Amino acid sequence: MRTLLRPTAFVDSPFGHDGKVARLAGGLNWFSAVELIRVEGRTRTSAELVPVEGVEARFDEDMQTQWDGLTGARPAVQLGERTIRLDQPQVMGIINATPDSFSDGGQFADSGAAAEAGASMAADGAAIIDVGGESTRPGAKAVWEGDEIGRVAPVIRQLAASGTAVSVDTRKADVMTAALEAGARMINDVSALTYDDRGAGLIAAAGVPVVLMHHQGAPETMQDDPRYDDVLVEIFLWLEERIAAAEDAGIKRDKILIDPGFGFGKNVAHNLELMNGLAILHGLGCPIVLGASRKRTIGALSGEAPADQRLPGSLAFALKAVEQGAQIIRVHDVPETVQALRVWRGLRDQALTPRV
Ligand code: 7PJ
Repeated sequence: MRTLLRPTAFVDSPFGHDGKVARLAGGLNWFSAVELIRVEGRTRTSAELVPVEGVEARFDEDMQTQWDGLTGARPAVQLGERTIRLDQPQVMGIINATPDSFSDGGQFADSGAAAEAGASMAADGAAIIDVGGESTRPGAKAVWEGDEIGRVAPVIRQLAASGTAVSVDTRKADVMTAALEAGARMINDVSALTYDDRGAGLIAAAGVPVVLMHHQGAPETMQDDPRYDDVLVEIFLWLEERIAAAEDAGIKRDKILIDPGFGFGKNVAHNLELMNGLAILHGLGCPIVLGASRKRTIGALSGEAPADQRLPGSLAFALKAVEQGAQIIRVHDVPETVQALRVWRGLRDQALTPRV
């Protein structure tokens, strides 16, 4: 039996509260209550909502570790020369160098056009450009390494040469190696290093940050009938295991970012529960990356809007994610998301400025 801590009852500011409030992961959000979720194995047995005030008296060592993760500041992450601060939300722009990506498939004529699009995302305020060459959309087939390298390496080389911080979205060790050689400085692995067992060692040796993303099942079949006893609990425990495995392979904990994998083996109800409870994952002590941009749940909630008409829903999910303290938001529509987050940031700064 153990107890997981989910921060909730977010408040505008720490000022003027009777009871104690706590700052979420050194960011812009403050919370006043914690849901104590008791877990046997992978199942929730009970839950209790308690105020932050006095909660520490109930901690065992495991809960104290989670609390330190929930309330501790996240150090900046380093992508080569670039320092990316995590005390405020950041945007990761998506460049799909794939012929079949569902939302912007085949939009680039060549690697030069893809690199140019990435450079303009960076100019528009994206801190990181995530370049992928294998579609992992539901039902997609795996791509041969050589083809994937041929798609991503030229784009990464051009972007990195212009000084942009680049991550590569891949599950394959050979693609990771080629991407790092081309100038990528972060690995984004939707399999969380479960697909190719050579990935962890090379990431450890390269000393670059890695995003470990939760998923259930393989892309070919993951949306057939995803099932969870408890979405939040299962994702928390799964990511905890993947962090431990990455550390065992020599990856430093401060190089690990986590992502709950919105839409990866999750139905609409799962995705909504995940977004509402996302802040539980801060207890793992790693920065959170979240990607809901143009995903199918938005269509499901909006009369089946097609992928190119899901910007408003994507912004709604981006704002929900930053309210829950997610540090990096992975999106297709960079200028629009940057504007929404700047307005959100202005509101937070105003609320956090003490009145004299
Ligand atoms: C994600 C991703 C995500 C991370 C894709 C798509 C499907 N990497 N790669 N998180 N999704 N870290 O962009 O719609 O959610 S591919």
